[in-house]
Amino acid sequence: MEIKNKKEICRNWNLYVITDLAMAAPRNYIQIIREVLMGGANVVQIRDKTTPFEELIEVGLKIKPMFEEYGASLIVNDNPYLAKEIDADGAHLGQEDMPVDIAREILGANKIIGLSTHTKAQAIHAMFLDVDYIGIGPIFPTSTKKSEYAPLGIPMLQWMSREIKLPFVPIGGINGDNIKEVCLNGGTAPAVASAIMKSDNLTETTRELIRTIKETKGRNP
Ligand code: TZP
Ligand code: MG
Repeated sequence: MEIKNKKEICRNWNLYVITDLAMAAPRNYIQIIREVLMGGANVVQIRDKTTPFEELIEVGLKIKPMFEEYGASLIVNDNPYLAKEIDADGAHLGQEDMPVDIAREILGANKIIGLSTHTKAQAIHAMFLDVDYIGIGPIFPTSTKKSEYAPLGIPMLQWMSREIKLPFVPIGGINGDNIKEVCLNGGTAPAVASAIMKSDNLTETTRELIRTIKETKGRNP
């Protein structure tokens, strides 16, 4: 199906859930995805740096129908070839991954491409690339991903809101204690890995975070 307005889809995201199989153990992908979609998340990124490609294709083909059922976006981290193979909605690239233009050639014009950014210069540069949204982080300290960048803090979100004309996803150390502050200061949809993946009840934690996001955004001017 052709995606008509990709940036509109990105702007409609509520909570950007990032998977981590180890944190969510013993749950498997089917269980993780079902639980967060039931909690109301409308975008999930499969982030998996250890499972072999062929196995990830099998996983992807199994979970794809759930995304269709819930009308949610499926984004694949790092690997546009995998995204293409499973007909995901898009791929997410880091600064060290393949160039955006190559990913665009692999995926075609109708798929979503996201790019991680960590500095003001990278975020500005992204506006000149063929990307549909960007990640910005780490906003807070996180142990999910080692980063050479110090936490950017809330002021970066305020700056992004003023200067960056792309949908953006704040990431890094976001949890139930700080998600309200994040939403009040900018971003399309906060991205969360550990706060959900380490929860005993993925559905309920997802639901609670989305409730806070909606309440907070509802109060924005
Ligand atoms: N990049 C910076 S932090 C992060 C990525 C992919 C993961 C976010 O994880 P958490 O557990 O929500 O801090
Ligand atoms: Mg990457």
